[in-house]
Amino acid sequence: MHWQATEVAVANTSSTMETFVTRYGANPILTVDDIPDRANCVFNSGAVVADDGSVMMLVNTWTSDWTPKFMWARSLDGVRFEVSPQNVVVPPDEYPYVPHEGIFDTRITKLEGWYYITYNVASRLGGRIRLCRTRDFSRLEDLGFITQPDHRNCVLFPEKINGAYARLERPNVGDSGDIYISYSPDLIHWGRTKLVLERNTRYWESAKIGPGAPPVKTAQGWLCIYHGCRESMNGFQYSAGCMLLDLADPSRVIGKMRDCLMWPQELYEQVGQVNNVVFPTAALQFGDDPDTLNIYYGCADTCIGLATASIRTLVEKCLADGPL
Ligand code: M1P
Repeated sequence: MHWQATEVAVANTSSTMETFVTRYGANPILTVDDIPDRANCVFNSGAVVADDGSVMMLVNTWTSDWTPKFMWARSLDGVRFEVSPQNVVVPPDEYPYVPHEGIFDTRITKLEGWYYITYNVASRLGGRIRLCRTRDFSRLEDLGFITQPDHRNCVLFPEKINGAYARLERPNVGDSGDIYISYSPDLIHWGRTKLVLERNTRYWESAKIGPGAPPVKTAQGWLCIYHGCRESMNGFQYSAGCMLLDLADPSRVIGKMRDCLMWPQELYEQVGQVNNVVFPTAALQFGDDPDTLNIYYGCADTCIGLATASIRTLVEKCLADGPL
């Protein structure tokens, strides 16, 4: 572990957590009713702002017979999404992958003119991250697996850092995990892996943590919204956290909110296929105000919610709380 004391001035940090995000009043913004198929749920779906200014989401839905499907959804206002019926990704047809084990947890990063998509492919021998890319949200180019088993979450940085592509990832350790960073010359071969954030710095993230939204570049550092999980007598509870990584060396946490950013408070976050899950998957600068972040998140593994936050406020709070 490499937590260090810093000289960062500490502001008054006694505040209620809810002042950091505002949930969209008509949440959830996407439910099974929006899926042009018989679906059990739609959740944990990556999104990106496309060149034409719309929000494109790769919706992760499961049909009524528990077949996973990925469908593109488009929104002009960041709130109302139209879902295209076509399934655009199928699980690999090779042992040990079988469709019902699942593909899930899409994330999208715009990088060098491409939209890169990472997602998890589950199997009885452990999950792995697969990569594909598109320029036009029509043709997808499959780039194959980019991790060994057992990996769960993976987000790409939106630019090279010191000449290398970079990603945050969550190798699974049993049923838990921590956040690491790795680098690559070509997005396929990865190494120089280093621990970034360990679980259990706070009780709300004591069981496991994982990268959520792809990092957002700010003048002060990479702003990262991630998920943290604790185990209660009633099972796991998933919340969202926020940390700031050094721009030049993103393995270094320079600020981190002590409290979670969001936790399951609303009924649609507390009750569903898996109760008590807030699972962030995208944090987008969208709309007229460059300070506003649209945070898209899965709710109770059942539907998708939207919350907004001020980038400046989150950065200030991370720095005020310090790196631990
Ligand atoms: O069911 C809750 C979450 O469980 C998994 O997340 P993790 O590996 O961090 O526990 C994922 O399947 C995720 O999609 C799901 O929301």
